[in-house]
Amino acid sequence: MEKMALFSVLIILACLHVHSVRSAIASTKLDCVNGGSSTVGTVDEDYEGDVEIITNIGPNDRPFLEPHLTGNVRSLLELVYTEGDSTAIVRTIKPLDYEEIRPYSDAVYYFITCARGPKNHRTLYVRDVNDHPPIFQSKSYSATVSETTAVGSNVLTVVARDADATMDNKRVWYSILPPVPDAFEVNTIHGNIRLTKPLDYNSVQQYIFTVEAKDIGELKDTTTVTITVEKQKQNTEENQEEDFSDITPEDIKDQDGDTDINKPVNAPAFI
Ligand SMILES: [Ca+2]
Ligand SMILES: [Ca+2]
Repeated sequence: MEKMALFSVLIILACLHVHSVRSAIASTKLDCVNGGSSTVGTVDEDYEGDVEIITNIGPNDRPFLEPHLTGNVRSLLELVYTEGDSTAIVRTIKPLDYEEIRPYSDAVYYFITCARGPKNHRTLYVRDVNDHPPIFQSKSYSATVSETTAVGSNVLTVVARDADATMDNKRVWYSILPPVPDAFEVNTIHGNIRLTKPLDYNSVQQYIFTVEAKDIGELKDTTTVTITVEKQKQNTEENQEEDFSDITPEDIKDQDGDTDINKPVNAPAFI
């Protein structure tokens, strides 16, 4: 008895499945007297299978498929028809790619044309699916910045492109993955890397961190950012030689902890 119940459930599920598949297929009538126009329906990108079943085909109608607006329709759809049959099927040649269709429209337009002339116009709408991740234009970015760079400055910009056609699916958000550096932040929308606190060459000479680009569907990519801190440059020694002529070496000793011989010198000693 239990086996019978299970069998019944399977039959019902199979029927529901057939129904759901067939619900995506339109049934249309061919009019080889007046032509006509109809909307087949809407399918998600990547749809693959039958698009419409055409009935009412007369023995001399001999319909064929023609493009209209969607120039590449013959690479997307095909008409399956045997001469003498009263029905035909339009089906996909490959999964429908919204990004391939979008340069023309958000729909596939075509004609089922009768041998004696009248055209039957069809419109098949396709919805964009988020099937492309953001991709950084470079797997790594680098910049060298002076330790005197003003807080708030943009030091570089990372860019990730998302090949989806609609704004919802192509919009990208940027973030810095942990461990997040204490001196930089990324603009969520534009990808600008901005300095958030003064740099100090003596403390950190290089920052390396990872920036992630993510779309609405959590598809993502990462890139490595390297920012090298450049020591502040001193004025030319020639200019200082004359100014410092009457100052003993002890007077120009290091005042700020810099370790390099070219470290900046506090001016008040010779003014
Ligand atoms: Ca996307
Ligand atoms: Ca897409």
